[in-house]
Amino acid sequence: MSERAEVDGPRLLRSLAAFAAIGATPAGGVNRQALSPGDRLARRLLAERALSRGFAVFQDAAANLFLRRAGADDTLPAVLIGSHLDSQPTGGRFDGALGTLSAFEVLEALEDAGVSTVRPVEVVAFTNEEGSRYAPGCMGSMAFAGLHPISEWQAAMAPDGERLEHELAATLGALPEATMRHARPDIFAFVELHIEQGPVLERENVPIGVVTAIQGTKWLEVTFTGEAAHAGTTPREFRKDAMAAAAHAIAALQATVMAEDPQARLTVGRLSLEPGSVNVIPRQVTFTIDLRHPDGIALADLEALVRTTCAIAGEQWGCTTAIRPLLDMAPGTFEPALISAIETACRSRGIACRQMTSGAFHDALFVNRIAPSAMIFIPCRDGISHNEAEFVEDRHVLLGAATLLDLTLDLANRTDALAGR
Ligand code: HGY
Ligand code: MN
Ligand code: MN
Repeated sequence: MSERAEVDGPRLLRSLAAFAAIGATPAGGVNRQALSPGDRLARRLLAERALSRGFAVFQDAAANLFLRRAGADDTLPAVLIGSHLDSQPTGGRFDGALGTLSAFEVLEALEDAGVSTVRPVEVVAFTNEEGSRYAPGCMGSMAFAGLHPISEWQAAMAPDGERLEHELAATLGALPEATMRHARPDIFAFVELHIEQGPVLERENVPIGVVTAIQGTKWLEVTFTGEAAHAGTTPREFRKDAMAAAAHAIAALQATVMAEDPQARLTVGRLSLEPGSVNVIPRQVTFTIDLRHPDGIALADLEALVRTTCAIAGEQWGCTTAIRPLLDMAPGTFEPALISAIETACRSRGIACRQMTSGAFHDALFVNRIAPSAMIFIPCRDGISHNEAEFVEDRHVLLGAATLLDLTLDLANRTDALAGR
């Protein structure tokens, strides 16, 4: 006779600590970048735990990792829960890991309680959500959604010189116990638990965020090419100074974009120049621009502004300007039926929640293209993320996981289609 399934809090917290040790940085964060040895170690640990509980383990051509607990009617489309295990180079211990490990805890709680669900339930760890080592982000979930074959990015080179094709093969090969999946399984619904990565929930003292939409994102790589010349002998009118062009463009954009539109986000996160000698005028500068906006048209206008501003700066400093798109994510809205199901799950436990949009992109944005999807947020301290100081309170972890468990049980026992689909 099955009993009521409940999250084993201490076990989940131990799990988070165990995974935080993989790629742990001295400052208390993690460096477990996509398709790196650390990423492979984390996948192995998760797969071994799944196998020891009798769950089936699969991976697909993009190395997305799936852990499956069969349903009473195993032919039905599965409920998919999870997130990602890869991190930023100086990432936090909870970005991605919280959702993936809480999803695994849901499977374990169901197993411990001997609860049978009508539908199968699968946990997923999507490949390369962050996009820091290999752009774009959400590579695994975009491939899963059939938007881009993973082979499209095989020639991508990491800053450490590793080609994606080789790191992907190494990652797939590192988990021979996983059954290769050549076709996407039917998905009934996808739910991702994640830290908010912003200040709203903490500021309002609300433990659960019900995510209704995700804003759009564009990444651009800008390269100014001028001419190396002597720093001491070259007057202004003879300079083709790539760094001066970059400084001019970045200063102009930083002075206007967010000041004129508080919803806009512009970040220059990476910059490199050559030759990089103190007394040589830089020949070439390459930098990235991360643009975000909740409105797709406004986001396109921002891109046009970036292109115009860079062209003017290049012209003014005698440089050529090249702009390469690295990522283009349209804004997305989540499934209303799932949003209300999350709110019902919170109400049934008396957990306060509030609807909100996400400033960060997530794998759910792409799974949402092929199956009803939604997200659950928990607060993070000072809204800090993509920073080794990222921190969440245990009580919020447990409330998030309990909400995910209840929602998974609700969805996995539904035989009717989700309204609106
Ligand atoms: O950049 C993002 O929005 C995500 O956190 N990787
Ligand atoms: Mn994330
Ligand atoms: Mn992230």
